[in-house]
Amino acid sequence: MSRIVNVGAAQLGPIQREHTRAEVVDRLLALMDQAGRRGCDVIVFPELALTTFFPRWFIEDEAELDEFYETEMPGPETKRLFDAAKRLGVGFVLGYAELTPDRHRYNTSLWVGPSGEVLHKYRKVHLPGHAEHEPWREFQHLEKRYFEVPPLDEGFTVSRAFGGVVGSLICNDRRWPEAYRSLGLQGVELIAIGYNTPVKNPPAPDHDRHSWFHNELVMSAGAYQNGTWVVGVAKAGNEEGVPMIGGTCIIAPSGDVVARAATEEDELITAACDLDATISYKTTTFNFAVHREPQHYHRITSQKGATPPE
Ligand code: CDT
Repeated sequence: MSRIVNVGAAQLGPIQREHTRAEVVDRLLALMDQAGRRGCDVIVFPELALTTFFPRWFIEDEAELDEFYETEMPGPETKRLFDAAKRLGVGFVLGYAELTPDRHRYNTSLWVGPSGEVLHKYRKVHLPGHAEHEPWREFQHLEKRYFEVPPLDEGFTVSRAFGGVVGSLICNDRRWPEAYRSLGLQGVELIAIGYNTPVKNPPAPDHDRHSWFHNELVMSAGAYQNGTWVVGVAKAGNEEGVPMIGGTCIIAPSGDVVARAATEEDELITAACDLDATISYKTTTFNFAVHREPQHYHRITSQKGATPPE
């Protein structure tokens, strides 16, 4: 048996602050056209794919900050992506900054089907970095200031789409096994993960040389331990003087990377993802119903920080 979903992972090179939404959407459309020519069913774009990664700046002027957010989806520029989905028969997963009518701010990922219909929406749970200006840093990482953790009734959800069970994680989420497992417990078969990861982590410079290794490590582990495909998509290259890792890749339920980007530019990689390749993992080693022991996992939800013994 096979259930093939042809997936495109559309890495983006840097987006500078001066680039307009229209220019960025043109780039996304060029990648969608390529995806159509290469027979993709769905194309995955990175986190915050419509703008530069603005949490690197401390922005005090609310009107200036609002410029980076979408107040409607589709909006005047992004409507072209929905139209392209219909024209090409290619769905897409888009990361963007969302500003709701009551002025809540989220880091959001949207799945859109080949008829231009919204299939699934996820708002980032694990917001990294800090909430206050930290001038000692070479660059800021103010996601805790510019985004909210979603309401409790949202969180990690999945939807039926493309003949399977799909879900999203966003960037820092990919470092947390609880995030994958929450989707795994809902039978997820394909997880889209967009990311913006600076090469340098100012609080821990000794981690910097591991940036690429850690990226693949966490996504391969998440794929294998939950018997799911994972599509990891970077915004890469030198954005406003801050180098960002690339490393866009498509990972099978075995944990093997089956396609990997070669550049730090706009680049489409593809793979025929057989959703039935998840079955042998979900029914043997990671047959949760048989092998999990949740009565021993209470600390996972009852406790936040580590408490070593005296
Ligand atoms: N965008 C995002 O979540 N980036 C983080 C940077 C971590 S350091 C604050 C990441 O986990 O890749």
